[in-house]
Amino acid sequence: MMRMNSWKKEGIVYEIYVQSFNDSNNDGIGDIRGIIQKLDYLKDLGVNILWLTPIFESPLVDNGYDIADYRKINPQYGTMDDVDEMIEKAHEKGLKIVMDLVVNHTSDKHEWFEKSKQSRDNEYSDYYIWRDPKEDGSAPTNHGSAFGGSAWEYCPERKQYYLHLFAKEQPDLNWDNEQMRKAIYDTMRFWTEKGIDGFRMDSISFISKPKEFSDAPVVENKEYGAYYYGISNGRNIHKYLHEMYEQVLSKYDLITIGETPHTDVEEGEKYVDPSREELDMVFQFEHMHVDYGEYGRYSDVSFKLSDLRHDLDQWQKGLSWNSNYLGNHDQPRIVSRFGDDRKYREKSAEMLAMLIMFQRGTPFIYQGDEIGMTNVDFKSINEMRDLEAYNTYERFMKLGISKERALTMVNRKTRDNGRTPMQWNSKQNAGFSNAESWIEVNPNYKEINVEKDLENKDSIYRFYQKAIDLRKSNEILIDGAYALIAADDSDIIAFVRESGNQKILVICSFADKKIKFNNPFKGKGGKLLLSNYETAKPELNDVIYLQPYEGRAYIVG
Ligand code: ISL
Ligand code: CA
Repeated sequence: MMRMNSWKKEGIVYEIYVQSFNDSNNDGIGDIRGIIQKLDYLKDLGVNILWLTPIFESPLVDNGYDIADYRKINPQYGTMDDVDEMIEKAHEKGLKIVMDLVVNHTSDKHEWFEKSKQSRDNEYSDYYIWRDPKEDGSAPTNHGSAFGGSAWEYCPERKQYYLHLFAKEQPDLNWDNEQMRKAIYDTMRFWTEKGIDGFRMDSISFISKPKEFSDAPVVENKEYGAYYYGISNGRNIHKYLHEMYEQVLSKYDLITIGETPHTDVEEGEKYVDPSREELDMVFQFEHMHVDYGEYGRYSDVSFKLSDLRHDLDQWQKGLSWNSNYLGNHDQPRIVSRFGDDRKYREKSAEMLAMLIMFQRGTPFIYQGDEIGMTNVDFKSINEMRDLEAYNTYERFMKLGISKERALTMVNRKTRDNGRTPMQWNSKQNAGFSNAESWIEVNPNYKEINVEKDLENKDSIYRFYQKAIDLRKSNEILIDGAYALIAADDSDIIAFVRESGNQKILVICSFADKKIKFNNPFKGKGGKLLLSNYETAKPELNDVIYLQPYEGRAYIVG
């Protein structure tokens, strides 16, 4: 039975989107030395685990999630020596390093694929998923890819189609091939031997495929050309992850986080149940779907608080251990999506910090959220960089949607919202780089930047520091049980953390006005632990009045 070490339970993860974090050599692209320069900044914030998005050799069709060589560093980010130095310096400061493991697919420029496509009978032929065309020459099934279009691409050399759940330049690996699996495990050992402390496993719920592919049911859904849902959590998923645990993970002291799209709570628990010896935690997606609509993700829809609360609660209750995140490099900015990025930007960003930090599980902070960075108002599709944005816009054009409306919808959800450069100061390019950055800096950088937040003791950054500090030092918050309260309230998410006979009450208001809340622990009294308003009284009364977007935590009794 695997046991979660205390460093994992006390871990606070900070996600670094490398190309947008800090540019040390002024070519407009963030890099490894840029991270080294900011290690003290991260340590001061209080986080203790850094997750880096992929920095490996890649043609960058999908910003590095298309890897051409797992053991080489893309020169635009630096060298292997830089990486070694980063690991060493991070460790000196007590910071752990987690790498992105992208093994559902490789780049089509990976040596394995280049060999695989040459013939049906070489050593690598079976490393990917190849199928014959239908009799009329068309694709084997109607499955669609996540970025649009068919999930099958024809390869003239083999006269066969290969499967790609993402872009056609990202062919899916065949996990049923034992030799391929061994090669992946070797790669993992290579990185753990270098001293990294864990893996964030990209799209891991997709690695095991059905034995026979058959057409997916055609459902009324404008999000995709057809369905690819059927392909998650295939028949051998848990077998392979347990094998990975036995062969690699169990031999080192690692933290593992699996990204699991299209996975429900019951299935999710299989990944993280310690007795099954698979992973430490997963990124679930249910709460990322609260504002999906007619056009799927890219719909002009706002979330309902009751949905968000319900989804979070299901996972809090259902999983042995959670990952608590509201945003990442694939999502819009959390303050724009779940808070109010205008009038109450600071207050709502702080309240969301409390929600992330005080639920049960490992908190994940996405770079820039600690200063309340916001979505971008892209003026045209050409200002965006993400292939998913382009493909979606194109699909909307085909559906006859007006340019204006299509832009509004893509704007609202594009992954580029979270990918603009980190705003360090009010100087040129927000202090990210002296050169023009690969994607434009959010024009609000003079208002929203790290330097400003560091100077102000009431800033979002300072609030994150306090919340992180509490989360790391308080046993109830680290390991206490969780229970939702006030499940029907129209404006708040509130819950209790409990350990022994000690309780912490957490209340997060999503209202843009003052509201009243009845303390469920009437008469018991209590003491304020944290609030994002100075007006919060130190004692716990029977009736609580919350300011707009106020977050509060009390020790009860
Ligand atoms: O389509 C989705 C669910 O509706 C997405 O959640 C998708 O499956 C998920 O975002 C996978 O993301 C990861 O793999 C992608 C990469 O582009 C993302 O950046 C990465 O986080 C392909 O490697
Ligand atoms: Ca650079």
